[in-house]
Amino acid sequence: MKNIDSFGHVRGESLFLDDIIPQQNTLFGLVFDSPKAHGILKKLDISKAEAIEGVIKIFTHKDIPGENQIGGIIPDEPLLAENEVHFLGQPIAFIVAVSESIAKEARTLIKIEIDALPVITGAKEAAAKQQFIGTPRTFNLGNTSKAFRKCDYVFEDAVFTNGQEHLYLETQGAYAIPMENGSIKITSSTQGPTQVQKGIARVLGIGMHMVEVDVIRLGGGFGGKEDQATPWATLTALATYLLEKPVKFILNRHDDLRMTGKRHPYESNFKIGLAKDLKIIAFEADFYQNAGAAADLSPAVAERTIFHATNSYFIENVRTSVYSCRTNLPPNTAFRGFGGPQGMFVIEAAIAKAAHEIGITAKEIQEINLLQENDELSYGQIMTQTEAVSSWQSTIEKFNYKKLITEVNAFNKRNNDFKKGIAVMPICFGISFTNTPMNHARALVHIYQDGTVGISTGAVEMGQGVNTKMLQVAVQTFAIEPEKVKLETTNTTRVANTSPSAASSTADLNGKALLKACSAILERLKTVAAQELKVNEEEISLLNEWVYVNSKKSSLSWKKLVAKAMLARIALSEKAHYTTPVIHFDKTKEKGHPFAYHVYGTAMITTTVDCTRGTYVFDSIKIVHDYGKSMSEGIDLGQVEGALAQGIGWMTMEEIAYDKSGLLLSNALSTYKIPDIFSIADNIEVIPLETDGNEMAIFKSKAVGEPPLMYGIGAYFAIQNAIKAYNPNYTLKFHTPMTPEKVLMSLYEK
Ligand code: LUZ
Ligand code: MOS
Repeated sequence: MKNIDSFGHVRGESLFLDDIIPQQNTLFGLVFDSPKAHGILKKLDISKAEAIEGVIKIFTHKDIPGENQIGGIIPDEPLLAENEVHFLGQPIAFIVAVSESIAKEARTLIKIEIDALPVITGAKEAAAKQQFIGTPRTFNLGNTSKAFRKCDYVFEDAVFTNGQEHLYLETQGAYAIPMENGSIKITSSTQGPTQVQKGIARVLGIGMHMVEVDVIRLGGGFGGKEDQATPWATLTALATYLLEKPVKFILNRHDDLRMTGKRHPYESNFKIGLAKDLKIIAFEADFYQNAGAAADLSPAVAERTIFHATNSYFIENVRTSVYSCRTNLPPNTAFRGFGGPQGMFVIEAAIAKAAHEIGITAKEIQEINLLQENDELSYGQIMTQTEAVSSWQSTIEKFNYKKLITEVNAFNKRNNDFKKGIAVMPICFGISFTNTPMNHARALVHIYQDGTVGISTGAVEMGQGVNTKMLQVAVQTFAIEPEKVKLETTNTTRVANTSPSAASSTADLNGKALLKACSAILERLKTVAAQELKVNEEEISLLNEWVYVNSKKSSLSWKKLVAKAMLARIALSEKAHYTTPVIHFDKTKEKGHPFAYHVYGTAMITTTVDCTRGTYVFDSIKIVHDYGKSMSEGIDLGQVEGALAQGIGWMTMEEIAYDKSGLLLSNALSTYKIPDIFSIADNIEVIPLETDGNEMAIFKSKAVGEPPLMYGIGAYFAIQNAIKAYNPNYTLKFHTPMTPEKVLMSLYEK
């Protein structure tokens, strides 16, 4: 079905945080942040700023009644800086005024003195100085050192993947209102309402029961609001709590870009060993993750990097290590793929390097190393319902790789001003939070006495269409019209202790909980119907808002049935809880079965490079994607296309740049280019892989949010292949993004 939000979105009627009409006397917040990336705070003078008319109060760490701490995994991040600053953009004070413009004026009047300390901006630079967050992690399978001795080919290289700005259309923000007895209600643009609730309780030194978090929907999250919505909501709540006034705080784009973390840049090294027959015998990689100035989610992101470091290939001997490195950048955070893309890029780089040195195409290596049924991954999970080979073969056959490569080669023979390149990119992405305890969800369902339905879950709608999928679960279970169902806001008083909407798992976890709740009510309704119609319960079924007995229409409509149940004093509400079965992981052994299932697919990307200008276009992008049995084809296709565009952006044009002092240079959309409608092929074609689906997915409809982002990795290698066709002296480089400037220099390097 159509996304239930599309009508409201197109007409501008959907409600976002900023659409909430502020109460009278609402105050406005603004952050004063560190102008230096590292140093000792010598002096902070807020007196002039606080003195101007309309400024109510400027909060510093001294005003915090509870803990000045927002670190989730590791408590290493103050909400407001105390004696030291660790990144440019770090919040130091929170200005609250009667208007945003007065707050802005006040910000210019704050005086600060910082004794500068050395600034680290690179991951390996941090590693050299032993600046690590947590302990390194290593996955081992087989014995790589032994295996390398048997290899006919061994290649090594270094890799850099740059960060990526989330660029959610809606910037970060929150709106807090004081309620009774010191409690507060806050609307937050967060993927993690419980994270926000917990963060506020901690900082204010009050119980979580005093904080109600409500989320209507987000204008995009992409991971940027999994953990990093919390500081802004907490500052807003702090002001509301202490001033007993409503406070609104929405970051402007510049502040958001400067103050928030991004996808982690990685510096990595690999070593790959192959036999004559092109079987990959051994693979080693060291990943240096640029975590920024605080842990945030970095250790979890790091973990996912090594979970995906062999992508969709089986390799007998693997050793991968990841180091989370502390630098003086804003703390980097979750971003669609969550470390997986950084891992997958490295194995694809290793294969590209091997292919180049051996003098063959990467495809020849890729296809004979694909995962097969019952293969073991480096972390111990045995692969079942493996679709690596099937999705690969479907792409190669259905989109006629043979014909395409022949055309590309013929074109390259005839032309020198333009060169074409082609790359095939398989993906294999694990579904579940890698942190097993996070894989649970709850749903609350009310059937109202007129037969309409209200649904609350822990799922946050952020454009991914999860509300539509939740609605479908209720509609299918009760056999009623979509118009009868309403998706309520995500609210911590209705559904508590939630995991964030993340890890591609939101529809699975919340959908399964919702299915349980709906099914429980359905059973009760069937009992009522059986009694009413004097038949056995097993004979009852529901169809098109009507009760059927042995497939024959009865006298009882859905509406009547609900009314009867109400009279019989049967509970028309239900709350259900779901935890993912089967999954487990032992960190002491680094082995287990962390993922409910994997999502597969294969993309084939063709590009044409303009060898005079270094620019490129994508002629065609052909994908066979493993949706399982898609419950919502339009939404899922939207996720594949959107993720693909975002992946291509990361690989080709989105260039985060900090200077050596830790200043963000790509601090606006004039200096940070993201894909637009012209950047991606008109010629995108996505077809579903024919499969049985997977029971662990809601209605066998597999998770779709993150996996397709990694198809974008193919864009890098397609362009590189075109460069190779033009310049025989080109040395392969693995340094993203592949901007036109880099292409041009590569085309003409000697
Ligand atoms: N968030 C998280 C995620 O906390 N754990 C994960 O494993 C994850 N994976 C993908 C995206 N967000
Ligand atoms: Mo995420 S990267 O918040 O699924």
